[in-house]
Amino acid sequence: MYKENLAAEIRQLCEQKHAIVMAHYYTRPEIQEVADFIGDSLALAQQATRVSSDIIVMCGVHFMGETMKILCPEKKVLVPDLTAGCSLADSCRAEDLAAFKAKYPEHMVVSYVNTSAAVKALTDVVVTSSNAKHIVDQLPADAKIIFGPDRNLGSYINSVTGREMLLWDGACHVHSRFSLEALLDLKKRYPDAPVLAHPECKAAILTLADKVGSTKALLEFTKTSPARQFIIVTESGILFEMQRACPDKEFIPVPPETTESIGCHCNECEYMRLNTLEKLLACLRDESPEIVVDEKIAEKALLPIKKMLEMS
Ligand code: CIZ
Ligand code: SF4
Repeated sequence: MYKENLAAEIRQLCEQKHAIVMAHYYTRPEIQEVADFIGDSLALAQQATRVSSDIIVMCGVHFMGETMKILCPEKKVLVPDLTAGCSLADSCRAEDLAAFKAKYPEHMVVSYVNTSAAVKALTDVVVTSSNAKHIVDQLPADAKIIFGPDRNLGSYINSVTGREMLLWDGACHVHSRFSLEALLDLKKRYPDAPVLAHPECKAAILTLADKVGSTKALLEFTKTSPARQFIIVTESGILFEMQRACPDKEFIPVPPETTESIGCHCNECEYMRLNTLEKLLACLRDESPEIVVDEKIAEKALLPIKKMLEMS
């Protein structure tokens, strides 16, 4: 009842304030349930440009709020918890990327969306896991490219495009800790279940996957596949939407290498879990915390984001 009451208050405040709630697939089920839109970062960013509300609350992590603010500077973009960061975005600081670029002046920079606004401002084109291959395929064949910050996604894109992009050495702590042993064990126990993996996982995991793709692509796969069971290798928040879309199918999450510190067998991103109903309600009521992006950085960061939307 407590959760239902919070959700009802959230919906009421949204109506009063002409606000909408966006949630990423990796957030808690109760957040996805109360949201107006659920999606991956590309779909949410595209949606943000289409809605007429004055306020957007982005339940996800900080870079997603920034992307939204850069695309919709006239809107107030709120986040339930400003400390919801991203280990992958943190693995590439703007000053380090600037120094790296200076060493390779002929290279263009392709950045994964999981980056700060300051890193995007140093980027030629942004990509997400939904469109990375499609966009890299459109770049000139002789282009010299720096790809960052995810080395796993970068090496996967190199393998499917035949490119030799120079890779930044960053990674997501959630996707790089999936247990290979547990995956091999689950494959034996569920021999007919296709393995669905996110490209932020290590190459050893990806070589065992039947489908590699963004959360959206994996979700679509489960809807159209005739299989009844699926082994899922991405943040476990996506299981909620998979189960909601296909209630009669079974989704088996692969655990991380060690489950001691997190106490469960799902692989959860603790940053995404910082989004709670209580904080969402407080954030709507107080209209804070708000995402602020330096105007000069926002102006520069908008160009590679727009380029991504054009090339998607
Ligand atoms: O782009 C996104 O939303 C992320 C971080 C994951 C995915 O593949 O959807
Ligand atoms: Fe960042 Fe990894 Fe969490 Fe996604 S799952 S928000 S990439 S830390």
